[in-house]
Amino acid sequence: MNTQLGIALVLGAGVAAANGNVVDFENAPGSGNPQYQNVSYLDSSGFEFIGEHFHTMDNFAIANGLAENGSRVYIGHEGGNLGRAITMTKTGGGTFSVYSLDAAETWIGDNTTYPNAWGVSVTGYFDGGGSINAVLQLDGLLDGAGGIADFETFNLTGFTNLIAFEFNGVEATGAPNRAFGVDNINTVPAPGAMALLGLGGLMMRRRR
Ligand SMILES: [Ca+2]
Ligand SMILES: [Ca+2]
Ligand SMILES: [Ca+2]
Repeated sequence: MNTQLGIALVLGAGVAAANGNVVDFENAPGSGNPQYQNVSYLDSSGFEFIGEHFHTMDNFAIANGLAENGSRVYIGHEGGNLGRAITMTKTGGGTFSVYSLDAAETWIGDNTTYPNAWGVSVTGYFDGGGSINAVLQLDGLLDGAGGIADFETFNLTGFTNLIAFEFNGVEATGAPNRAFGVDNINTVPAPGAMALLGLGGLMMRRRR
């Protein structure tokens, strides 16, 4: 193992431990952007991902380069006639919530065959039936490693008690299967929200 990779792995493990159950894909098997076609990708965090065509992306030196966020791996697809929606479920079943995620376009520069997403459409399917949808508009900015932040963090509200969470790159018109990447899917409330909940509990106790 080279030193750089060793440091990256240690850093990755530290981030995962600090953030609780954040799906960061850092332990994704394989390399060279392995693709999954109707085959589940099982994440070590206890979630699995399935779709007709997507990748865990870890080689960003393709075409003019791909979006990067300083981590080793994220999930997404190249869009065009290949990319399809990705569905996340809890391995072995069960409910979960999604509080935030990071999302980006894929390609640096124009790619007419596989156009970048205008946004990322996310849909949560509730345990009791029904669903919730949001379209996260991307900033259209990316320059690869360093420089500007290619990925943006989007907070989600109401994506709780889900049995499935689906996401896909879209055009402004809503047309699906545009190139995008997603990382750091946060399935636990942010520390701020937890602190507020804790404070609420403390105040309720004091009132009694
Ligand atoms: Ca990652
Ligand atoms: Ca950048
Ligand atoms: Ca961006």
